[in-house]
Amino acid sequence: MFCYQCEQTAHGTGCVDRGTCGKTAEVAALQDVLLRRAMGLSVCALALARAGHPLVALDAFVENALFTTVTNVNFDADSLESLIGEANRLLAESRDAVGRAGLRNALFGPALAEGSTDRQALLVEAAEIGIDARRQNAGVDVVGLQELLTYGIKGMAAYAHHARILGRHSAQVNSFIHEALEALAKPVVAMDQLLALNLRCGEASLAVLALLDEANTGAMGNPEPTSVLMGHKPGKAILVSGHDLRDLASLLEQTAGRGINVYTHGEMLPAHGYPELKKHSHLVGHFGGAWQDQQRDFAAFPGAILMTTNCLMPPREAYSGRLFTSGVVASPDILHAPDHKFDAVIAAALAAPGFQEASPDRRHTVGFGHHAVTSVAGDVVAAVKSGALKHFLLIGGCDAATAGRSYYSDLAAAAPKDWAVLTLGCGKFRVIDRVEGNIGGLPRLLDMGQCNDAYSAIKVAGALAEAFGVGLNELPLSLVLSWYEQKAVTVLLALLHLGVRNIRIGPKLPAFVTPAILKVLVDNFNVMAIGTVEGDLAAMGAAA
Ligand code: SF4
Ligand code: SF3
Repeated sequence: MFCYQCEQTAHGTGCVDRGTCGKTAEVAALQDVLLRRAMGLSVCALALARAGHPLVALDAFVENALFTTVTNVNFDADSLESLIGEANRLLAESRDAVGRAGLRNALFGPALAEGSTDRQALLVEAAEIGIDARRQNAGVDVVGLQELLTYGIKGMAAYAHHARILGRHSAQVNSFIHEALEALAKPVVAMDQLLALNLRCGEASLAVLALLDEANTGAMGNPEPTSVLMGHKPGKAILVSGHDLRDLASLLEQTAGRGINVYTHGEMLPAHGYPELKKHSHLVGHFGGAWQDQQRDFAAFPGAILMTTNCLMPPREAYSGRLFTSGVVASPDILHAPDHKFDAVIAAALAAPGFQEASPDRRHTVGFGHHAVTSVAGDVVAAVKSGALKHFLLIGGCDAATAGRSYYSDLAAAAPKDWAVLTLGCGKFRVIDRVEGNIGGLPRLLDMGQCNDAYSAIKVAGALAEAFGVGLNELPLSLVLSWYEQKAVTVLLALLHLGVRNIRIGPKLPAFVTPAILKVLVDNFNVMAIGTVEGDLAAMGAAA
């Protein structure tokens, strides 16, 4: 195996025997084959679409296949093998449809794969198409750009999946995913073409973020500032982690009146701000920290646990019998709750002891999405004009256990008192409790939501730029991103598409960004690695 798609890749270069995430070489290989099948499906879908016969039935499958290969989503070789079997079936059907349309000549590479499901044959195929083999043929820079695009569309697919289960999809988004996969199916594509595709991926990423924002707010209402209990109450309990608001909504409906309190974990914290979720009085609080704390948090939680999306870690025995997955998440020996039906989760919660006592009443306020912030835009603009609010500092993205992430906590704590700190993603757990006080009637710390809500930050920045009559890069705004998995790549590409410059990224730069790719990012966008807290704050303040 060779995988360098996330920040905790081994030695900062690539996981080769087993993933730092716990992914086995076999699972990594099956994920590579599944991605390859998705490329084949996209080649077929585009051949038909270009001839005026769109095959939209493939869109949802391709989204799910890509989402399945995102870091910390699926560790289960059997479920991957059955997805490959389904892909083989769809590919055969699609090839037939292409043949019937007289377009067989448009097919190439993975679209022509016969598609075995024999495990050994799949492992051999994986070695032939993996990053190692491709780097020998095409070189590290081409493969680096191919992987940048791959991770961009993996994140897009995750966002598109979330929107789709809430009833929204976009032809623009799906057609770009197919186009990118078609380009990735070619053995070598020129560097400049790949660069252009990555920038177009930013445009499509912005579209999918907007789509998901519409889907979330359409189904759940606009988030409202809401004080959340960061602890627990006595009683039976279910903990819900991941990003899937639809699963949480279904679980809340199915647990109504059952004497079970529901808690959020990790990226589910912002759920408390949505009117359609907070209306359930048994959604009582948030338990634990970011995803990398789950082995400690889940072991300490005296109830059932539902993991709706990434980031899943290989489970510990202490809680493996109480842990359930849903959606595209899977791990061997963990029960899966299918089709938003949570009877088994509820039964496990009722069988567990639950909390005996109440925790101290620690609080955190969520719900500062674009609707809440832009509705007080007049106050914000007045605070800036009066000099009470000097700078906006966005500290957001993914958290993880890797070294160097205390930078984000220290940066938040050291930010001047006349700076507002915006945060989103599970990176927020590094800044919660580090930023105190109010400016102009608003808290200095504005929690804008999940990584899935990056569109809120983009909308707020756009509204401020309009109010001040300046471009995004002229705003007193600094972006300091923490990255871990592929959705962060998607958000970065969306920001670059908007022409945002001077973004700081840490705790270290991605392994797939070669010196040649970095030079392009620096020359065009002045993307930079995080430095020291003092140095970065001084530079950001001076640039304001
Ligand atoms: Fe390694 Fe990350 Fe790939 Fe897991 S997802 S195998 S940790 S690079
Ligand atoms: Fe976190 Fe996985 Fe990315 Fe949603 S839960 S931000 S890492």
